[in-house]
Amino acid sequence: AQDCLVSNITVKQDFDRMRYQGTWYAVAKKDPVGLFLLDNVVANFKVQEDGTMTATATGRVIILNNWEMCANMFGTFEDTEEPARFKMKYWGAAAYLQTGYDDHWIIDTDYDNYAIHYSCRELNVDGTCLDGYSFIFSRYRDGLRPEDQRIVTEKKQEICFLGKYRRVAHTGFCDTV
Ligand code: DAO
Repeated sequence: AQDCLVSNITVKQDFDRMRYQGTWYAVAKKDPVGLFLLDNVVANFKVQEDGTMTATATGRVIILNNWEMCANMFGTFEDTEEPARFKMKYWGAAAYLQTGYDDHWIIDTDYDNYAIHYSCRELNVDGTCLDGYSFIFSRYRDGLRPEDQRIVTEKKQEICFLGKYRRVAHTGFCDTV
């Protein structure tokens, strides 16, 4: 999709939600307008007995008057005709956290190391993305393996977000235990 049309963006073929389950560390993020999750973002995906994909996520946020906290978020995913394209309904454990209904596309993943997520919230009239966000996920908290970086860079370019990512730090701020 080098024309940057959202409708031309391709996603992971034959996406396997079972293999996608478990913990993913956000290692980079392209923010939407009015960003929410700042860093220490960890998502945990699960397939329920009825086949529905769900997720919990934590991350450092700053709410209201500069109050810093860890947000505990929940998401449920509605299926579409394509296995890697979902609609995500999300909400927070507390009422003052964000709620929403976003596209949630898995652009690519090898299930064991990296995943590239994409969501466009608002289109321009020409069909390119006006407001969107994207997470680069790793199975490892320290980041991507060097061998995965080439493919991730390629995909960032395909979704027209290359150069718009920032690193997502993992400092232990949201570690419970
Ligand atoms: O951080 O600015 C932002 C947008 C992200 C909103 C989505 C947070 C909720 C995610 C629930 C679990 C899915 C990974």
